[in-house]
Amino acid sequence: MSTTDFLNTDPFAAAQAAADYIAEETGVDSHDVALVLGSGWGEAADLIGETTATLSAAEVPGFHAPAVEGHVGTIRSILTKDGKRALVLGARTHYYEGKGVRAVVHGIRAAAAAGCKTLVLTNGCGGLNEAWTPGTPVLISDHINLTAASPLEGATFVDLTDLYSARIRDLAREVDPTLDQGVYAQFTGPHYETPAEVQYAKRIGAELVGMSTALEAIAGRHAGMEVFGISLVTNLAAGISPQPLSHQEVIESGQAAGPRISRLLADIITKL
Ligand code: 8IG
Repeated sequence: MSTTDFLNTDPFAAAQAAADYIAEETGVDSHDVALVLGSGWGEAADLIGETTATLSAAEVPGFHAPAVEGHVGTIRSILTKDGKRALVLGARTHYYEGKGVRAVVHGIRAAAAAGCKTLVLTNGCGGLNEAWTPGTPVLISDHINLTAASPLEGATFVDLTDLYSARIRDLAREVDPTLDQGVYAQFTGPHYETPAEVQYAKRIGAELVGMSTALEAIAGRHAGMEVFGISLVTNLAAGISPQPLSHQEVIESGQAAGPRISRLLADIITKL
């Protein structure tokens, strides 16, 4: 049976198989914190600590290689200065890839099965607040899941109150008191929003729009992890600024902000 069939049969067994593989190949029995590094956040891994093992995502059971330029397809085990074991997932599977929600959250479930008690989700996204110029990091305070999908199946009723840990957001603001926070709306993508959709998102209470994170956060909470989310606003959402959106702009503002947000994230991890 291929690992993809396995994922289709029993996603939690597939996650356990991935965790077993990760433990075997990294030589680390149990990891403490999982990080998903989205657009703009890739450099952060280097500041978190010493990389002790790098796996290609494609070799780990149930994982897929990333579909997007600017996303890295590796899974790294990192030893932090204070002795924590971080599992860095550089290979996010997006909902828009059409591989199904199980594939989207497989890395999250694998990280939980690998022992991670904390889940750090990062992304690049569009911002609705004009004060957030491209390159501004923003804490995720809550989300609105506009995908009409869930990683949970059957009568699995999970409370999402305080999904995004207030405790870790407070730690983040100790590192950088200027950090703002906002509600993140996950659209399916891969197209960006129309200006009308951005106005809709604004009216229902969102200030950040993206194509990831919410489904992963739900899976993380279901798996019992403490979830922290931080976005890098790489562009103003459609219609907020007069300029059209470009993937090039997204990559460039991510690169420009890279060193600052990497330091920020590394300092937050130290405080966990
Ligand atoms: I980077 O403006 C990035 N990802 N949905 N909208 C959505 N996703 C994004 C955006 C954006 N920018």
